[in-house]
Amino acid sequence: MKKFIDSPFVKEVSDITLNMYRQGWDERNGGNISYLIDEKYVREYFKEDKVIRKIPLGFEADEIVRGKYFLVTGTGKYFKNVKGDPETNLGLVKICDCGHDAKLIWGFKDGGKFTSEFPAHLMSHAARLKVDPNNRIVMHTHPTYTICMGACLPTDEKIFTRKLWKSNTEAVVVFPEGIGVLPCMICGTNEIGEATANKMKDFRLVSWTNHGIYGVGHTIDEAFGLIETVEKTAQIYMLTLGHVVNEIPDEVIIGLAKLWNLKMMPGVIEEK
Ligand code: 2HA
Ligand code: ZN
Repeated sequence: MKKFIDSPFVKEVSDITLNMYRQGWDERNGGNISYLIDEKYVREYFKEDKVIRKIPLGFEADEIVRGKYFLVTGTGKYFKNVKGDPETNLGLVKICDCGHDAKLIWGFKDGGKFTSEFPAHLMSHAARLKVDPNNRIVMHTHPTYTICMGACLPTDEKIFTRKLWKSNTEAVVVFPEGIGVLPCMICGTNEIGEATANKMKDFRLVSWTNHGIYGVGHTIDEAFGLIETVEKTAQIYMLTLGHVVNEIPDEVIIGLAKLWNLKMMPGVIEEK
């Protein structure tokens, strides 16, 4: 039997967490990732589920994620340390059929457990799976310029989206549906999880004002690509704030959407 620690799933999460740390986004224990792994892949490493221990979820998981496997970063763990010791910093859990517990199958070797943001992750997975059955990744991180930008704008997703689209021609192409925005809330709670998942019905990106961002995707590349495009754009926005001479004209944004056949978030750019 192949060893899970040698799997492409562990390698991908180890590589991306180190990459994100080096972007300066994941100070200390900042950030968390969860990766839905289909059972057929899990079976390549575990003939059957051998449960190491049960961990209560603290909320009732949606039916759509029950019985599913997630590779997830640990609470209090540092992104920079995952690659050196994945078996301590990551865990593979299976959500119980009852929806109240997670069964630990692999990892969290020091007795640890999943991220404090697991409610937001599982609720976001459930929301995305309902609109996109191929979604596999939920990624949360603290990108500096995105947080700056959120602090400088009203908590309004149309305004946030417009400022991003007007600053970088890539922005409308990469996230034509816009970005969801939550006000500053207490993180680590079921409430912020529910609010995030509610936004995930319409968006693949959700900004947590004064905290960070959530991105989702079919792959790590897709979720990361969404977040890095927002962050790059937010950097452009913040570095040019108060000095802008050439803002992207509305016609160019509309032209890009037409060129790429994209459905833009309504109410952001006025179609003439
Ligand atoms: O896991 O990022 O939101 C640490 C955090 C909390
Ligand atoms: Zn965070």
